Amino acid sequence: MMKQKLDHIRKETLAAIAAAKTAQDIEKIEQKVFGRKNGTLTESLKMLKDISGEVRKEVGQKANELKDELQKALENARVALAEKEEASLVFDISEPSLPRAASGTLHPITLIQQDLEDVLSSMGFMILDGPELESDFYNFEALNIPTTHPARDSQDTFYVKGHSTWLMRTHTSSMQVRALREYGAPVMAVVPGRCFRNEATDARHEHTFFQLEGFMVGENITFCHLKGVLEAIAKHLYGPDTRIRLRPKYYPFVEPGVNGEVTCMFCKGSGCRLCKQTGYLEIFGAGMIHNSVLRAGNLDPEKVQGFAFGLGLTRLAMLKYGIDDIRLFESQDFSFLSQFTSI
Ligand code: FA5
Repeated sequence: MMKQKLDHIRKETLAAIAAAKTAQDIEKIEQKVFGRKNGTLTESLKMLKDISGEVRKEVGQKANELKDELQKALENARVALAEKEEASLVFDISEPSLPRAASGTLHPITLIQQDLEDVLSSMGFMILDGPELESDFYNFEALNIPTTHPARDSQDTFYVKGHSTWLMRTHTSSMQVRALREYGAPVMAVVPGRCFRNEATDARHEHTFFQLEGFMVGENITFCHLKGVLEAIAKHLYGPDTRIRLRPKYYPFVEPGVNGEVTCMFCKGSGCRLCKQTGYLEIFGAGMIHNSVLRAGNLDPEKVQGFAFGLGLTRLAMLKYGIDDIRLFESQDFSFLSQFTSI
């Protein structure tokens, strides 16, 4: 009776192992035969104690042999299935690849910004980030532009409702006094970033645009240093033959102040429609930092001097890529944006 039962377990289990397709199937069979509570062979082994004498010895030996045989068969099946699974994972190099997902591109402003950050940091300027929501103090007051100053007219901006002292910065110059207070002198820094003005927009003016500010303060810093840095930037951007022209311009936070132009990259200075026959294109404002700005930055103008310049990054991108309408930059127009890959 017991022998027949063992034979039945053997046949049934070996057939199930042969039919198993996955490691989970093997585990189920193992559980069914060897499970501690209701395993078929476990139960049979428990029943041995009720058999007596010689028969018990004989059946016991047979049961133990069956146990070894089935455990071995389960283990072999487990190994064979794992090998089969591994073989199915082999990478087929002849298989055609999936189509590549379209990758994004960098915004033209980002490209210009990264390029200038590279060249300026190689000259020793550190790159600073500043708040776009700025205080009236850092954007105007500390830059020698008090509340009633007419220069505020040309830089009207967006104010936080109910807080006339908080505004969206109109230029990256707002970081000059912040940086002087934080780092003292000597200091060399550039600040790229978004600026805002309450402007009627047209092909050359946006309410949101980008500038890059640069400044250097220390002992014996002169206008010659400013000219050298600006010339290096212009030649880097538009080629070694590029010349710069500096002409007086009033900015309340520099003295003297200049309007910076480069030889037109399209006509090389001979005069064309883009440069309105002047041969030059305006790309920055600059000058020697005003004494009252140095004082606002907790520095003594008797001991240190410095220069500052502000580039219109958006304007630079327009010139570099021949973009004739500034409104495209903020348009999120995919056919415009997807034209830019790398500088
Ligand atoms: C300034 O903003 C000064 N902070 C620059 C400066 C820095 C002078 C340090 C001296 C020392 P201005 O308002 O001229 O200057 O603007 C500088 C550049 O920002 C312009 O040449 C132009 O390229 C860009 N810009 C100004 N307003 C707009 C606008 N609405 N849309 C696009 N670009 C603008």
